[in-house]
Order: sequence, then C-alpha cells, then structure tokens
Amino acid sequence: KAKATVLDHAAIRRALTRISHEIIEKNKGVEDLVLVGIKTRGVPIAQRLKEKIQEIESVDIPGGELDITLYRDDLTPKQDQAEPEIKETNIQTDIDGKKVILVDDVLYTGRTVRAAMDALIDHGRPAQIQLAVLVDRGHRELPIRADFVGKNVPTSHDEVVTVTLSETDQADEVRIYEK
Ligand code: 3GP
Ligand code: 5GP
Ligand code: MG
Repeated sequence: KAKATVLDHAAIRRALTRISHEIIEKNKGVEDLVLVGIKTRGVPIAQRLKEKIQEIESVDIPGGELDITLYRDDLTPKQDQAEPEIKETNIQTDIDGKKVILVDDVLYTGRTVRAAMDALIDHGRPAQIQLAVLVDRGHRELPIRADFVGKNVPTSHDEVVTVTLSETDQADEVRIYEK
C-alpha cells in the first residue's frame, strides 16, 4: 500500500550532490578514496557519487562492487535470524591503506554493512571504512552508523522503503509503503 514519496528525482539528485561535497570535505580532498557500491542499487548510487566528485574535483576515484545476499526474508517482519552473505566481490583496485566508502541504498539493521566490512577486510587492509546511504530507515541491530545520509526516514518494521533509480528501474524515487 503506497504511503508517501519521501524523495523525488530532484531531491535524490540534491542529496547525492550534497553527499559528494561532504565526502570531499570530510576527507580533505579525494586522495586514497575508493567507492564501493553494494548491489543492486548501491552500485548506481556509487557511480553517481563518483561522477559528481569527478565534476567537482576533476579526479576519477576508483570503484568496486560487492554482492551481498540475504538468507533471511527481509521483506516480512523479523522472524529469521540468518545473516547476509557475500556472494561476489569485484574490487579491482588495491584497498590497502585506502579510505573505502561503502555505498548502499537503504540502511536498516546494519547486518549487510557488517558483512560488507568483513568482505573488505578479507580483501585488504583499508586505512578507513566510511558509509554513505541514500536512506537511513532506523532499527539498527548492530553498532553501525552512516557517515553520509541522503535522508533519515523514520519507519516502523511494518513499513518498507522502495528505492527506484533510472539505471535499474523506471524513475528516480524513494517511497514508503505499508506492508
Ligand atoms: P537492492 O538490491 O537494490 O538493495 O533485497 C532485494 C531488494 O529488495 C533490494 O534491492 C531492496 O531495495 C528491496 N527491499 C525492500 N525492502 C527490503 C528489506 O526490508 N530488506 C531488504 N534486504 N531488501 C529490501
Ligand atoms: P540491513 O542489512 O541494514 O538490515 O539492510 C540493508 C540492505 O537491505 C540494503 O542493501 C537495502 O537494500 C536492503 N533494505 C533493508 N530495508 C530496506 C527497505 O526498507 N527498503 C529497501 N529498498 N531496501 C531495504
Ligand atoms: Mg541495497
């Protein structure tokens, strides 16, 4: 059941522009940064950030992808306690000593990000890991927070946030639905 649009196309664009500036400001430039998107929709979001940062700083930041699959059924209220698992890692660049920025569409329990951090640490020894998300919907189950947030969207467990992006879907939009 549709409830409300929380971000439209322009709001998503502005949020990602702001986050790009925040990333540059926090890191005092873009040296040693690597952007790693979590599939599916974290990947196009990371790509957009990369393009904006390139416009601002004229530097092409290396990127990568992680595919993390959930073995619990996240689309229904909490019942299963299984953990997200790494399916595929595609990070061509060396992350030793780098500042890796993980990028995802929605941050919820934090378990996906935890799995993503495990994968990164298996892959190398990053100097830092930072986290950028388009939406933080709350309900963390682990001590994880995002460094860069497009929008905080308070939700109940019965609600679901849909993120559609032009790269993967029809249009750019973030909505809240009642399950
Ligand atoms: P994504 O791969 O782009 O992140 O989990 C598969 C898809 O279902 C995700 O797309 C995500 O957008 C969507 N989704 C909607 N609600 C949930 C949820 O509560 N948990 C998870 N894991 N995915 C959800
Ligand atoms: P977490 O592991 O923090 O519980 O959930 C994060 C991952 O699950 C993200 O990759 C995100 O895609 C997905 N996710 C969790 N809740 C939602 C939600 O309400 N909407 C969408 N679109 N994705 C969600
Ligand atoms: Mg996701």
